[in-house]
Amino acid sequence: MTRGHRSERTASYERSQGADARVRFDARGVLDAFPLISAAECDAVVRDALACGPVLSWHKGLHEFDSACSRVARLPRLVEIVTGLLGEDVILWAAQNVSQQPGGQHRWHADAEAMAWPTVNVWIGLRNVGANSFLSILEGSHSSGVAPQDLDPAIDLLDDEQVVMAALGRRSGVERRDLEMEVGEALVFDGRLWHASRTPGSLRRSALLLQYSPASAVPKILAGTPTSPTWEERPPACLLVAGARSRVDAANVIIDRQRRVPGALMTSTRRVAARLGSARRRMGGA
Ligand SMILES: O=C(O)CCC(=O)C(=O)O
Repeated sequence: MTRGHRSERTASYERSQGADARVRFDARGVLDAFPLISAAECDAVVRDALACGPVLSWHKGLHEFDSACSRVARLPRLVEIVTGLLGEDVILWAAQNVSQQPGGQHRWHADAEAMAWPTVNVWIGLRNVGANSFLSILEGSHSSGVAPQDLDPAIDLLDDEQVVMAALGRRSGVERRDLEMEVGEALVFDGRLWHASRTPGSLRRSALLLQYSPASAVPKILAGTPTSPTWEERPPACLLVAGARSRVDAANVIIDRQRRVPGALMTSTRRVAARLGSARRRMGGA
């Protein structure tokens, strides 16, 4: 991806979308990356994600918290984009801080969940993205009808050329792109799109992955993929980010009250304790 000034990249994103964003998304499986949040907002997301980490109900359950992560997921600009792609009633069923070690590689795959129900992913670079760590995608591969992990096991899913050849055998015109994004930029893509990541640099990378679906879909928690996906019995709690509660599938659990970020709880507990302490002192107590 050509790197450029932030405002140029915003303008290029806006030019490339316009009224036909949905048509282009259906054809390519991805929108151009665009600047969404500031570096300070990225830091707040990392801070809250780390605080919630030890008490997550599952590894993609960050949206259960009233945190910087879910505030980003609800940004009007993002909600406008996802409703444009998924319809007016949209739920967020997964939010995750994806951290990659230096030298790490995430093999080519399509999300098992997105192969089972419509899912739009939003991937936001939080720390040490760009040449240090980047996503690779195969534009157009979302409509190939198969996920790379379900191909002939002889295909090496860490080998770009083998994977591109396999994709081209199923759908003409797929094109590989390595996306060296900047901190705070967002990439919106269909979860069926074949994608991979690489962290060739020496710094640990963080990204926020948000997964949205139409409220009529019934998301599940992936238990594993021994041969084909298996799902947990418990449903993921979902945030209704747009539309009407009455149109949410009855099987979905909608979050009415988000959990507090653990650090925020301590802070407010300390605040209450301090207030009680000063009240006691005013009344002549200890
Ligand atoms: O951020 C990454 O390294 C890849 C994330 C990803 O593709 C996934 O979690 O499905």
